[in-house]
Amino acid sequence: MKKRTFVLSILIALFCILPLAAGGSSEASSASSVDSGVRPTLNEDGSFHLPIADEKTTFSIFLNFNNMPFDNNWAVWKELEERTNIRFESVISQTNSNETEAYNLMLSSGNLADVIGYVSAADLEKLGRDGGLIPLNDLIDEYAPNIKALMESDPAFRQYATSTDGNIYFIPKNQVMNNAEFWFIRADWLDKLGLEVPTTVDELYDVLTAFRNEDPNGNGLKDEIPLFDRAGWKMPDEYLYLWDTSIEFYVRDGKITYEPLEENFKTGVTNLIKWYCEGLIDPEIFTRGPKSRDTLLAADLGGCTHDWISAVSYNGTLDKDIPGFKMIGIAPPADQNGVVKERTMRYPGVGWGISSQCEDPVTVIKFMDYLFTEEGSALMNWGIEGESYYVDENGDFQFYDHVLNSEQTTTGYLRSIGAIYRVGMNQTGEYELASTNEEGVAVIELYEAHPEWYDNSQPPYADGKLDMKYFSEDETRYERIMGQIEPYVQEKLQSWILGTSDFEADYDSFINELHTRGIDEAIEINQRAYDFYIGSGSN
Ligand SMILES: [Ca+2]
Repeated sequence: MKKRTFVLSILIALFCILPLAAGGSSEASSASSVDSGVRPTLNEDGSFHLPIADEKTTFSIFLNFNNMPFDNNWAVWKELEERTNIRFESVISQTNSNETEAYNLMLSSGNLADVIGYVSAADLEKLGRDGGLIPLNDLIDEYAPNIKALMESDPAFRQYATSTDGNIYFIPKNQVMNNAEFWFIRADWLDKLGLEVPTTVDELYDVLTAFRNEDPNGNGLKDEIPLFDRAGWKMPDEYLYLWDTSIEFYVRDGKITYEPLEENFKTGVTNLIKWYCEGLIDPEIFTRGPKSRDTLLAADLGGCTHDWISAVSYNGTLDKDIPGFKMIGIAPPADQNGVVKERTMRYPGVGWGISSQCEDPVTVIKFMDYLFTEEGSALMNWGIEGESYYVDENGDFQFYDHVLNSEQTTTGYLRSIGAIYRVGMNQTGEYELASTNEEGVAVIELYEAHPEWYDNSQPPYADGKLDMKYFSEDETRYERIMGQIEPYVQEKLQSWILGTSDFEADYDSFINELHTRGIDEAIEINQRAYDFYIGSGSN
């Protein structure tokens, strides 16, 4: 351990000195900092050199994604071993599903796996700063041409990979598609009431009011629940987006704002209160829970929601009991200023890094690079040709029926053979298009055809919550401040919507309280983190 730490500090020293010495122009000089005499990743004709190792080479690995510890018996990883001569051996037993416990156990033992992936980017970067993961910047430069090209062409990928000390400690899982959630509405209800698809927030109000008052389910009762959400705990934000506001931080013209302090928040909350009072929003929105969508659609009560693509999957099943049942995706309704925006987006996610105890990081980074080639990417997204997918007469990939109709869903099937795992790769999202229905394809294509609906200058959000990397001196302070602010804002908002306190009367003291609790400092901290984030996207 001591020896490695020593070697590492020499490497770090080299990394620090070289860019200055090289004057930013000579690439050749930085090559010597990693290793010499190693053959390049690509053949002279530009193809990937396979196998990566001449003899079977094994590396230990720590990975556990969605309670699935890494398993080298998965078909995709057997195929990778066949092609590359590289094999990974899990240090987590197949029966262990507690990722956090296994991770902490590994750290405290002092025996790090050669390759490490984990659920939290912050924890991986901390491990990197503590010397447990090596900086990959120079290895990428020298031995990972596919990852390097993606870092250069995709600022979000580079930003997510870069720690606040400037080092890259892990290769992220990249997301090729923008879309995350969509707006969905009952097309059969619109037809029955002779209504058009709403295109603005005011038109949405009119449609929801008609759903409420005109008995689209035809049972003679005023029982419809026009707007619902199965993730009620994040409902305020999802619906506040309709008025271009939220209870989060948001970037406008490069400046971090905290939206409850802004004018749109007043407009949004005032309208939400009105919608709730008029019965347009599920009266049990905060408590109904994750089964809301199943329950309300199956009972023919729910009209409109904001959710993932699976919201269209009821079309093929519920129409047997509810004649004509059809959910369709629609464009996000334009806000009060006429602007169409979709705030939910996909961001790169955590991937995997190389530990300081790995004896051959060059071979590992080459393997990591291979997953970003066309062939590697096909394997990671589609599985095995001839087993899970085939190439049709137009040259398009198609899943076999046993994959599309798999009881564990298409995604579940792919994961069971080791595809779409938590590793550095390009998640293309094509499997979602290939496995959804006609209405699903239509809405994915609609949203992907409008990149202008997505604001790519926003930092990453996970489930609507800001997911930025902080300088270590800021991190604790930030958590302390927001620990005082977040529950307060959520509680106030809920009380205004439910009518247990009065928004107008509370407003001034609410704003004062935010300042007292330190919101201005939290904004400054976020601004520093955001400025670093934006800066790390440029080369
Ligand atoms: Ca009814």
